[in-house]
Amino acid sequence: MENLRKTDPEIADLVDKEARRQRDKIRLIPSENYASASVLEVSGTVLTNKYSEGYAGKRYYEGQQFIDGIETLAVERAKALFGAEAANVQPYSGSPANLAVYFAFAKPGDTIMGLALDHGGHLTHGWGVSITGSFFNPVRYGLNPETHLIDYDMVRDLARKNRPRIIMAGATAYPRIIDFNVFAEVAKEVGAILCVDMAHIAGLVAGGVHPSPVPVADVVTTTTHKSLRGPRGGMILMKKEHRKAINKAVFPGLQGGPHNHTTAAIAVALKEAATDEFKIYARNIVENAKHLAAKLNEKGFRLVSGGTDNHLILIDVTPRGITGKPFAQALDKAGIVCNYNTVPFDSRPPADPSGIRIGTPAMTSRGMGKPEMEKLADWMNQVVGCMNDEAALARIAGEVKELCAGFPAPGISA
Ligand code: DSN
Repeated sequence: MENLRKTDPEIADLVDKEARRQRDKIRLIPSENYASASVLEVSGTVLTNKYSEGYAGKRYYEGQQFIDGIETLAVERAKALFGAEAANVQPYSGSPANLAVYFAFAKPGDTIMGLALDHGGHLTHGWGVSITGSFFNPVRYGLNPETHLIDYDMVRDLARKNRPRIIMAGATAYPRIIDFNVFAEVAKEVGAILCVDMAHIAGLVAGGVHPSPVPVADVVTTTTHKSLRGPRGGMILMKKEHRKAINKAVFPGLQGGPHNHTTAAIAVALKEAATDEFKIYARNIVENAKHLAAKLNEKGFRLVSGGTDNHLILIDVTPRGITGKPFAQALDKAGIVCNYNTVPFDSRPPADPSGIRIGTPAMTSRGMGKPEMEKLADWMNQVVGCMNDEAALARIAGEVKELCAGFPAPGISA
């Protein structure tokens, strides 16, 4: 950043500080990761200077000699990696990708169905404060109160009763494997489009450690920056029959020019995700999460659904006599970054809920494994006992930093 340091030292300084923060802390937010140096490099290239509304071979601006090649590579790599019939790599992120699906298949007022936000869904799956909950008629399914697993009977019953135009499957705070086959059967029975939002688990699907929704869903949306470890962006995979409708919904329906620097970075990330090394990373994410869950269980933390099958763990911390927000804040002071989160059937408000949400993608990207998960569980347990003791939290932060120093963060020079 030698130029930036001269022209805008204030911003350069904040970027440097953020890099150090990412380097020195254990990052547990399950939707975050470390993009590789190559992904970061291409994100900062002259591709940001170019407009290219339209699709490869059919643009509304001249000068696409190289942009077309980049977007075509990204599309072909997405199709090959996930076994998809067609792909659109232009959505700016996951929310616009989901909006494009609604725009392609539904009219305002139509019924859509999705997992309730407070049971682990996403805002754009029909939650009230989202445009998707106000322009459409949202029907929400939820979890079984005993098992905290998706209530597939409820999904079927609600679909039969409400005949949704679109069924959304996928989650942002669900620690278990999702049975996409059940969703596909239900969608077929009621004549709905099945859209799976696999943003959180895209890297696990690519690495073969979570069943893929691609063979059974009409469309699959994803972000590209979570477990998939690419740049901040979005993508839609689909059956060929939906390509025209989805492409039209993305552009000109919803967006203008694609972000070509991001498209190129998505292509780079997809190439990385097709390697054996990535498969090992995906496997390790799940192994780390399971090991961490077991250790947290041993320490007396109450895990939603009792554990995890994927990258994510949701913890109800109230049995420890604390609540989610102050615990997340204390953890941050101790160098451990997570987010506070509601737990299913939470009696507390989202701004100060009962739980925290953690995940292992970022730690795994640094090469951390079982011994580090054990240390982490121990530190988290210690923080419960010293939430208001600044000195104790600072001591733990120092130990965390020391551990992190042994595991270089991808994309961040020492
Ligand atoms: N904000 C993302 C997450 O943290 O899960 C979902 O889009």
